[in-house]
Amino acid sequence: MAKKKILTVPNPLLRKVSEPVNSINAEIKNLMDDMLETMYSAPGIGLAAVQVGVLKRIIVIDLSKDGEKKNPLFIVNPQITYKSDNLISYEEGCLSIPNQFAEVKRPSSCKVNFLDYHGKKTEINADGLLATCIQHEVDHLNGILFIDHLSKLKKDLILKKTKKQIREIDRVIV
Ligand code: GNR
Ligand code: NI
Repeated sequence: MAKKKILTVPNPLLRKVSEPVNSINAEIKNLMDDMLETMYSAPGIGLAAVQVGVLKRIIVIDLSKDGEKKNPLFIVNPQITYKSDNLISYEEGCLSIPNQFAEVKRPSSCKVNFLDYHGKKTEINADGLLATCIQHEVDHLNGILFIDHLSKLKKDLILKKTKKQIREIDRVIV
């Protein structure tokens, strides 16, 4: 297993649409293992392949808390087949937009079909944080970031703060 570098805005890859996976072979399983390791070490509760620079429709999620048994969820080629009319607001963050958080309203529950780590067809009904996380990650597969759900004012402020932060990191290194 290997930890990978996480791309951050404004990397143009984050705006591309990812391609479906044809077959879950050893190479794809290796990528999923690397994604899980990268997500745990970040740490984050979800990660899409595009965030490590691979334009494939693969997501890993683990909502288990510190000290609990790990509970990784591997989601390949997800299709959201239902979203509730009812919305819920969560404070979201994104590993590709470091240290920035904002409340985002999304459908409070959804149904998703996908292939699991072994290529088995799976369906889950998600609500709460899992529903939010699945929608956040499926957005990544379509080149969409959580800031796209905010007003232009809030979005521009977050992008400005992220750029300033990156400039400051560069200064310390140089
Ligand atoms: O670690 C993460 N936390 C989070 C919190 C609220 C809503 C979504 C997320 S996903 C994020 C990791 C990430 O950037 N995944 O793409
Ligand atoms: Ni994200």
